Amino acid sequence: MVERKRWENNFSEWFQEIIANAEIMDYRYPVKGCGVWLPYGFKLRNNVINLIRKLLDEKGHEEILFPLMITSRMIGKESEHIGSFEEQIFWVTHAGKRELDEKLALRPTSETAIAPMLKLWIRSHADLPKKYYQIVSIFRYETKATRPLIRLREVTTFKEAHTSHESYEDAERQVKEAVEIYSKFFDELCLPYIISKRPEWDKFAGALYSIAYDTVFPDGRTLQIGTIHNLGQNFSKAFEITFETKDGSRDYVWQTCYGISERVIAAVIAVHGDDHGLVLPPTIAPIQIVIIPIPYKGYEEKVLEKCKKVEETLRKANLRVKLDPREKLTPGAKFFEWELKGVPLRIEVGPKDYEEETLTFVRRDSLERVRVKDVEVVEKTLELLNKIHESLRERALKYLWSKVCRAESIEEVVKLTSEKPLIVETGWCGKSECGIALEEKTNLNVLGTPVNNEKPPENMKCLICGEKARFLVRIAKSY
Ligand code: 5CA
Ligand code: ZN
Repeated sequence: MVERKRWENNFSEWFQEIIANAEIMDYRYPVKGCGVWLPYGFKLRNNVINLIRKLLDEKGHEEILFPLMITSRMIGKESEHIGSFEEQIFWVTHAGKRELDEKLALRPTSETAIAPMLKLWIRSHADLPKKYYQIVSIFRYETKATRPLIRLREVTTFKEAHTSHESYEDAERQVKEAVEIYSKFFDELCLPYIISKRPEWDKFAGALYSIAYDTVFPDGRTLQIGTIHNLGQNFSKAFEITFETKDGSRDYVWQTCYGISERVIAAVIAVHGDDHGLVLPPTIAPIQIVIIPIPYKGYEEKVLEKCKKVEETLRKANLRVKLDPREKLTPGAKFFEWELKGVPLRIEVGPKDYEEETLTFVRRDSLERVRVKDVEVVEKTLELLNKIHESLRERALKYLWSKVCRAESIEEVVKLTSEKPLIVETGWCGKSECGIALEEKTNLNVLGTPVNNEKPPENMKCLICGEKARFLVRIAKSY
């Protein structure tokens, strides 16, 4: 196994360094909270986008593209929503020297951009459900510390889905479908998660309730990597999005929305990495296999020819393969570079491999070496990529659950989280005032209650008021 000392003990530094050195994002761009996707990062981003796109398309979502700007009238219509975003909106106020008659907002998200168009598009129950999504940049003037991929002011990879339905029940069904889609998506990325219903004071502005996916980072802090909101009829009432029901009357549509961002990529990097750098799941790795010739006097050409053949065979099997023939670099320097970039599998071809009709495989996750017969190359590659996928998932799941514990008093919570934060499950009566007091006394954040409604043990009490706990509540230090 590869060491994870720096990864675990100096995570913040490790993260900044890895995304720069592995050429994911250059965060030195002179506008705060904005970073540049580098070619390798861009390919990784494309693979992640293609994965979520496929999952949404399979379930009947349609991709659309809305303009970036929203009029101030539109964005102000739902008062709870605008209230919460007010301090975060970037405004366009001028065109050259002229002041605009109506200032324009750069979207912080798109409910209020989409709503007036839905009003035009939706006529009757026959038009429902409508399931749209777009993948765009959004802008939020974040005041908490900005971080590459994690907390940006321009979020360039915002996938937002917006759905409309004829009943509360159908919107609820959609929430369940969204949970299914996101769970599958995170499983494909080998990302472990816990799903919580956010408390009232932390739900999305304008929603009936919000469900969130959180994962845990090596520093013990949690990151929200996706959210699903049931919007009820709040936006449809504010924007008068109505439809003719089956019995000929009119009603407001019921809506949901759900979103993810490049935080997902931050999580892939953070969760799977080690002291050598990135470890990418084969599902999204820009390069799944790198082939490196090991030069030896008299064998240079034979070895290179063989490498080319292996490359061709794997490419024909639809694998993302790259041959690295650079003569100016030693094999060692190449190993270092491709390990840093997280390529799941390396194939080395040396003189012995040439003579014995074999290949030497090295797994990125464990650095284990396996010798494989030439004729079995495709079969073994697929088998090893699968094994890497499975062990990444398993290791990450174990890690997450090693960070979850239970406590029955404030002192116990404080003690458990004094060195490094953990996700603590404890008892809660359900009152917001107790939840907020819990956050203050523990210096942690309430993630919410388990979405499967798991109940606290019979004798558990609310840590603040001492009443019988009606809910199990999760608290953690979140980003
Ligand atoms: N309209 C809804 C659903 S699309 C919405 O905006 N929800 S959200 O505010 O919760 O954002 C969706 C997801 O985007 C969050 O769960 C989080 O993972 C990600 N996200 C939010 N703000 C940022 C940010 N500043 N930088 C990176 N990712 C972010
Ligand atoms: Zn209480």
